[in-house]
Amino acid sequence: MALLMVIQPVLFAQKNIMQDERMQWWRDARFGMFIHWGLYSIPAGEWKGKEYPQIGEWIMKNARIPVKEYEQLAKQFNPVKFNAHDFVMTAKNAGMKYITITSKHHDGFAMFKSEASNYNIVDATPYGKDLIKGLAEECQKQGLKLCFYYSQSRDWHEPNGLDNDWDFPKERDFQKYLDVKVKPQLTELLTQYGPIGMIWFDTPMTISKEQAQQLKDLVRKLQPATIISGRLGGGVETDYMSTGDNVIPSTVIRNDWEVPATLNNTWGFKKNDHEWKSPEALTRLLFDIASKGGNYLLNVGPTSEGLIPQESVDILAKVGDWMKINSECIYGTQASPFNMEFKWGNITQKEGKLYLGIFNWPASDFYLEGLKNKIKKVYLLSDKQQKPLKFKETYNQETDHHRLKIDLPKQAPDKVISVVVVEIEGTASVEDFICQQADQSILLPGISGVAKKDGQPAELKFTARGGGADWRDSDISLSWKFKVEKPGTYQVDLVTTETGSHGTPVWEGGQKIKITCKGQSQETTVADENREYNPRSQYWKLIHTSAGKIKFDKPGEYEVSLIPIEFPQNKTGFTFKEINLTPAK
Ligand code: JFZ
Repeated sequence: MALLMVIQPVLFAQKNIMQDERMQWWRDARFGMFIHWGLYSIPAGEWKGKEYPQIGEWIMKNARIPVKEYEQLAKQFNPVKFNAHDFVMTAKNAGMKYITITSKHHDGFAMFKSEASNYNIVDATPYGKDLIKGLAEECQKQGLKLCFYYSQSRDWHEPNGLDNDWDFPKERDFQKYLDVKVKPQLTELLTQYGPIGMIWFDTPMTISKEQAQQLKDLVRKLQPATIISGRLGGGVETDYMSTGDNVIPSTVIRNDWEVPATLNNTWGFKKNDHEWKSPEALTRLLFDIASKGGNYLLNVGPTSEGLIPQESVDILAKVGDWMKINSECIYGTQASPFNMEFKWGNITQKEGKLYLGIFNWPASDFYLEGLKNKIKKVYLLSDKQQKPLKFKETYNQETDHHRLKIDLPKQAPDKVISVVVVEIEGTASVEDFICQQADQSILLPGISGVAKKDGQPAELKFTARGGGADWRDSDISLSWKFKVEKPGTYQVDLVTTETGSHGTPVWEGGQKIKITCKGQSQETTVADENREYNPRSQYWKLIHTSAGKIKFDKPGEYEVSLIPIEFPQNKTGFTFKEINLTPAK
């Protein structure tokens, strides 16, 4: 026991050092390219003249295409226009530091030379070359990390793989599939292409803990430095957490996590999907995700000819233009010292420096609320001369509140995100209470509220798609303590979110709730007064309901509570996101 007491900390420390070493390049990178490419780029969203609205790489399942038919696509797959240099250059030019390509997706086709299955690009296609080899060499040359997406459970080509219920009977010998295809192919991927940065597993379905551990052990044995992404499954610990597709958390998460995201509404190429996100929106999402401590894995879906769609190249190049000036506020940064988002933007940090990413340039003075550190210097990141900007620090003893006023130039230096560098003394330290902003607004995020049931702490998950609560128990209430500087009457804006699947978002109103504060109480029925696009979760809009007014008669601390009265339907639940308090007009 005594010996264990001594050894354990050492082992733990060793494990941590190993983990930090393994993760360092990935943590510093913050931005990577996802590539979904395979036979599905030939039908490109259509099968036998019928267009399928879902994500393109699922055409075999959505059109329930028999293996015998789908396999024929391999005979047509000949991406002669593929040029590894251009692929890697497109990523590098955007500021991306790693590339994760689908070595095998759910359709079971291997985009690399495999002895384990002749259903691969070298043995089954007229192209006949191992294009992953070319990509590996080019990544080495241009200094990007190469990573592999591998669908470990879902394999619609294999009788013992999962999820093809249109060709194969229910009974599966899944372990046999793991032993004869998955493990041999992971071995090929981790022995044929040099150092591999990461294996991106996906949709684990019913893989067991033992089976998932077998795959983790195999990767650790073959390349100990290779990172294992979040969707291995079986409850086995991996090296970081993957969020749902295109889902950006609404607060800081102080662990390793990554958002896989699309440039339009599909991963695999679809010839009729032109709903491209704007470079501005993508650049803001990159900064927003970094400010919350996450990595951004942004996807391209090459065509069957072997080209990345020009729209994707152009959009990524514009993101790259911003990165060429501002990448210091992305690479090697940590999450904001504040847990919550700001209306004006967000913050990333390095030791002694805060990077304020301002999306909405203020018409007049700019204020940063709640930063306790002494300020050394303030300047624009885009200004190579680092000309000091005037600033004024104030401390309100009565409310114990720190405020930093920065005199910003009238014109925003950048129309996408203008970054202001604030050099501070010491490590960033911020007030841990909600305080009124200079524009007198007060934001009460659901995720920062205190949930109670019968006076006892209760748990409220904010896991609904769109970032709202999964609030079904009307006996749970939510409260916030915060400081008011400017007494007066304030309008209560209650925000809920759509939820449900990407394609068919749903929203349920009609909840009867009351807002209370110091003897004041306002009853409201949640209604859809107006909907707002939420760049942080593209599929699910925000719904606003005006929930009455609250009067704060003097400066000081207040507590507001949101108390359900009745939840009528309860199919999707009360998808509460936040309350905005703004001076009543
Ligand atoms: C999966 C794949 O099915 C899809 O084809 C693509 O590769 C994507 C990156 O990952 O789709 C998912 C997986 C998990 C979630 C959503 C879509 N999820 O957890 O929300």
